[in-house]
Amino acid sequence: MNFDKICILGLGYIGLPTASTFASKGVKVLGVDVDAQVVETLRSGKLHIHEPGLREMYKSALESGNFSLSTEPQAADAFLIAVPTPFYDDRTGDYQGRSFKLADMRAVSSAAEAIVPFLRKGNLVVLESTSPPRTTVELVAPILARSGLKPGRDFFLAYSPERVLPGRILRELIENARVIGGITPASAQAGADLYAMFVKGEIVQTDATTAEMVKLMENTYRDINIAIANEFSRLADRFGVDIWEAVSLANRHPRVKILSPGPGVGGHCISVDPWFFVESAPELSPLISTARRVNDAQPHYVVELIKRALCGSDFPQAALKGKRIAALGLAYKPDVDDLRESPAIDVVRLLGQEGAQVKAWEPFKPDARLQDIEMAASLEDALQAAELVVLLVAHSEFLTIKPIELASRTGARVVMDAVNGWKSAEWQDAGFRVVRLGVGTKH
Ligand code: SAJ
Repeated sequence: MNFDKICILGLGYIGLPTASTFASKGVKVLGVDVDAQVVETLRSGKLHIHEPGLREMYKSALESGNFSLSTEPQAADAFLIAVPTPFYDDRTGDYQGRSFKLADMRAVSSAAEAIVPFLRKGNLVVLESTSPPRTTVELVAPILARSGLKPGRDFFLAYSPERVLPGRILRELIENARVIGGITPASAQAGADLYAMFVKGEIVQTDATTAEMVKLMENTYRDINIAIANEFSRLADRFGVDIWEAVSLANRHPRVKILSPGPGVGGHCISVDPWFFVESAPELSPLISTARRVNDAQPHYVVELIKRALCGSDFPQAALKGKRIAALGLAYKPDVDDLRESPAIDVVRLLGQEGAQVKAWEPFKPDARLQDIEMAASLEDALQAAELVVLLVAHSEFLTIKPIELASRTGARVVMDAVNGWKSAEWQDAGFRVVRLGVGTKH
């Protein structure tokens, strides 16, 4: 199948790199976003997101004349839906007294509805957004059928999960293996033809529901493995063991690969996707929901450690009241500007709720406006009056901070390292007391 024009709905972390990549291959691309501000920003040649290499790639796509922008779709050979599928903030499900989060699929429904007037015989529609199992057949296909065309007979319909790692999106988009699940084999083939335009990794065809489940399994697998690492960190703390040393020793076993503990699991993928299984079949997913709860509880554990760092093991009820804390990093993981579902933000908010005066410094988003969070104007500003410095994200620029230099810029003499980013000995030599996540007090 040939594709001269592609319409991509959703110009976020996945849609924009994908659209730019197609345009760079000489295809006419119409990028669509419902947010007029995003379209305006992009039209002026600027980006609303940060991803290494994207600025240059987007600029050349725009200059080539292949990339145009709109808030509404137009007729095309293929339509690609890459809109967010977050969960509801204000609605939850319940199974045997335990609540679980519910996927908000409104953006997918609206995108499919927006395509209906432009859908023609022989078109291909691909859903990329991470979705609960059976979304393609049970939500998207019926909406598209309102066009009068029959999915799978008159047009092709497929689900293809994106699997790229934020921070390495442009490379992984091309190099990773791609799963394409069609509602019919011919739909899978049409999807494979589309992605073959730039994907160098293997392209594997399957059915739509399998492809949806594969995506959720990948991220759930990772979430559960991080949950056990986080639980190990608490056990290590109890038993006076250094978790980082213990993990590296356990990982010398040829069939063991324990991930890293940290302040919790964030981002719009791993902390969200496992709930899609729980929502779809809570009675079949007790392990998955427990792992989610373990990871969601990790910011509370970090706060406990901060109290201990400031006041010792028998900390009083109001241990944090009036304490001045510098929080380094708010992003959900190192070297990205993405703050979605970030556990670092949870830690800062929890500290604030307990009366601490926290100043947060996020070098990738210094002007972020977040409810109940005071942003520092610079690292200097965050440190100035602090009593304790907490490292919440292992951004490269934080890891190269020299303790001896920092000592002269802050009155703080206690540091709490939640990500194993700093070498304790160097900090101790510079006069700091160091508390690390997962390192027992007996150690
Ligand atoms: N994290 C840990 N310990 C670890 C690894 C990660 O605490 O050992 C934390 C991170 O700090 C972060 C969260 O987990 O808060 C998730 O980060 P990540 O780097 O594991 O993954 P994401 O969310 O950036 O991207 C994931 C990837 N999925 C897998 O690796 C299975 C990516 O390939 C997917 O495309 C992406 O989700 C997605 O969009 O679904």
